[in-house]
Amino acid sequence: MSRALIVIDLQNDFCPGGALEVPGGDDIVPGVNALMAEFGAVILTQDWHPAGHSSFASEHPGKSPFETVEMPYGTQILWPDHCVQGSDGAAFHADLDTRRADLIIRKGFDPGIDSYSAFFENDHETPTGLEGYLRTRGIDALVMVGLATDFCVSFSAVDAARLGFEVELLTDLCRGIDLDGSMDAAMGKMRAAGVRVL
Ligand code: VGL
Ligand code: ZN
Repeated sequence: MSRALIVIDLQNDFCPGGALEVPGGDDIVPGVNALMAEFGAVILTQDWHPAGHSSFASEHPGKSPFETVEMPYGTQILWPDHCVQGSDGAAFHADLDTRRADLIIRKGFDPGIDSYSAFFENDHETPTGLEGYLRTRGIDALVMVGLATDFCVSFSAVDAARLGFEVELLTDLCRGIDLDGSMDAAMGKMRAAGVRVL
């Protein structure tokens, strides 16, 4: 069995002081760096939105961040502008050891659709290509860490489990946003999908 470490969205905008800060987001950086040494494959994801992305509340007159809108692919939570392509906010945390990354997969670049998961956009259909990359490298087990537990990490973990990967989530190396019980809901969905939550 060949394993990969998947580090989700450890970017400035999700760390304290960022546009969509996750409490304690930066605390996990040293632990994530240390964990990289245990893996033959390390993959980073990077939330990467064009300016004016449809998930930004600023694009929806009368709407505020954390309200929702109906999109053709379902209900979308609206976010503060974040992770705009090429901005400092979209950069990885300065202390993250990006040298070890075999692949950096960017997501959320289509202006009309959000992409929480590392595998599919929020229509749950459009692939990012990560599945093919992992399979062609013979990787069948994934360990996931990163931000935010209840959005991009849980969507990625659930999709990976559904695709047949063996998935472990290291909660000590994840931090969440927790909007209206989203943390408990995410834990329930991950466990139901067969993700080992450690
Ligand atoms: C994320 C909301 C919007 C995440 C990304 O990384 O969890 N959450 N974009
Ligand atoms: Zn985003």
